[in-house]
Amino acid sequence: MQIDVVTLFPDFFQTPLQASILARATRSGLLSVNAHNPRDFATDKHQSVDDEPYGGGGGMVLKPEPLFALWKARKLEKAHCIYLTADGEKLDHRLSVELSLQEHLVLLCGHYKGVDERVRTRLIDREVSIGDYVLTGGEPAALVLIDAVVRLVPGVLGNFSSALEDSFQDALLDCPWYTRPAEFNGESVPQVLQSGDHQRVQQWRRKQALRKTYERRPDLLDKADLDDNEKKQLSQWEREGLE
Ligand code: 6GU
Repeated sequence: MQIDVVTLFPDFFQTPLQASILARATRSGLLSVNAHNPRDFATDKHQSVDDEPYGGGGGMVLKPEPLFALWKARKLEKAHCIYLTADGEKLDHRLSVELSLQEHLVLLCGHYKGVDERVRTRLIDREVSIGDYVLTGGEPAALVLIDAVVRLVPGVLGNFSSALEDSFQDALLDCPWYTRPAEFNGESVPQVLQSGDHQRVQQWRRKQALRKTYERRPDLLDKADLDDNEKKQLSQWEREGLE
């Protein structure tokens, strides 16, 4: 996957991308992240990148011309472009899975009051937020998105902790709590995990995920896609408490 980050602060991305799994993904050729500074494409003598918004409205926005020049020079036109902004669509596991299927992402980090309307219509495919709070800029949000999305790219995680199994459960429950195998928690390993029976292991993990979601985030169960057995299990827990 190729990710081009457009940011006034390219240094922000240096260290995090050189650590751990993202670094390994880059070394093995599964990931390529490059940061680009619109200021390098400013044409006036002050290299200005902010502007009065087209059509008024107060505040300053990212100037369109340097962005258009950057897109052309770095050939970003065909990529799926995400503008990171607090009022965007909320990033969750489902959206992370969807974005992990893209070959080429552009992450435009917002500052000031946003972007010019011409940038919005000509360059941006979707607007994404990482949660209901306000950051000073889109950079931390871009890092979070990169991490959540890249770990879902096949081959990025080792087979010890497979994204397929995590995302299988997360996607079905639409929930962020995936079940850590017991061996990670210092607990004794249940018989079922040693059985080698893949289907039984999956069922066991799914039940653990259901239980954890019920305990910690029952709100997520309202919209979860549960089968009859799982619904029965839930009403049993509701009647009798957790075993
Ligand atoms: Cl993407 N940007 C900013 N500035 N604040 C945020 C955010 C993004 N997501 C949550 N808060």
